[in-house]
Amino acid sequence: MPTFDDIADQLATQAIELPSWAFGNSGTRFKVFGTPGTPRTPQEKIADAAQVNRYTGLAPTVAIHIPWDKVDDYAALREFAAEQGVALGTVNSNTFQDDDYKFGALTHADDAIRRKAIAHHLECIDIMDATGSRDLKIWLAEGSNYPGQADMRGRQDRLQDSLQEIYARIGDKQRLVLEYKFFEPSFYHTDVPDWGTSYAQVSALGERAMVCLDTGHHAPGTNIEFIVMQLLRLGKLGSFDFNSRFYADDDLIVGAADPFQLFRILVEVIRGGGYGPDSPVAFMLDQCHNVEDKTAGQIRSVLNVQEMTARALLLDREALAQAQAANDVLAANAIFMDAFSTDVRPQLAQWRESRGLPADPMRAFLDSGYQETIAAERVGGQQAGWGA
Ligand code: LRH
Ligand code: MN
Ligand code: MN
Repeated sequence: MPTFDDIADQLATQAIELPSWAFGNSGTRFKVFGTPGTPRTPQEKIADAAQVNRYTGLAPTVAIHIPWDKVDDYAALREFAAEQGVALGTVNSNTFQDDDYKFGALTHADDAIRRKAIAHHLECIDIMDATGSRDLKIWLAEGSNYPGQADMRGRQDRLQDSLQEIYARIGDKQRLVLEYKFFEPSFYHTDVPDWGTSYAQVSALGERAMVCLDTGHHAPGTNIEFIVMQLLRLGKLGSFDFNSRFYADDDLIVGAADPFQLFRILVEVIRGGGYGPDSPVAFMLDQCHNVEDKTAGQIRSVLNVQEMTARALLLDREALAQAQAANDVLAANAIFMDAFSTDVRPQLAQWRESRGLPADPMRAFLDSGYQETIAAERVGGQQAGWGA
């Protein structure tokens, strides 16, 4: 098995993008609980995200969601982020909170509504030009609730047509990533329900169109690491939205529900060339913190990703390949489980200190008093939340 020293340099290249909306209030359809200190503006969300990077060294970029993070001057927002020590990352479009999109956006049968949805994406690309963002991420809340309600085939054709128009405006150094989700908000059919549909749609666009895999967007029991392997094999895995789930799209802290699944996914990411500075795969979080403190919650998530990445890097791939070639089932499984069962926490703490970071980033953040300060300072005003 490789030693921790063998993997130290690889760990140093890890970068995880935080979602601005993780810092705003969110909840379920039953109740959104307010949390003291919740940001009131995009700038305050970015300032909180910068704290995560400050204590972990793992989160140099922040994804924004339009119109949730709408500002007058995106170049100024970019500068503000840089002053905080982070950069703006992926721009997420939003066609799921407008009455016009009740029956679809990029798939809508009414051309005027479809054009409005396309125009929103072109505006997002203008924003990317100003923020210096590489990726436009598209998730579509489109589908139908009842058999017979919609012409699924026509919608698929219109989706391709809309994406062609958006892709034509994507710059040479920019990318379009299309996220899939098997259900919700529609309950019968969804227009981009699975990786295969996303793959079919983006493959018809071109090289700079890829698939985004949100770990919470599959039917229970789905072998997600198989999808990771396949998309990497096809050269079309563009990004992850990491979060964890017990039931549906729970958006819980990464690695909280099933740490072993996170390990298995990361093993395939590394195996397929999806890890490292030259890899095309963006590691993003997509989370909501309904009951826990948000900045601390994000720190827990990035540390969980780091810990599981270290364990996946420790996998003895040579020994595993030999055991697999010999069809030694038990030995292969034991080698796999040895890496998963390795407690890397003490070595990670030392490694952080050697790089000028706190050995225990969570404790350092909690001791810093930041949470208490924002709770005291940010009273009054409208708290930014999921949709504000
Ligand atoms: C949809 C989704 C998508 C959205 C985000 C807020 O469930 O995963 O990525 O942009 O949640
Ligand atoms: Mn997502
Ligand atoms: Mn989701």
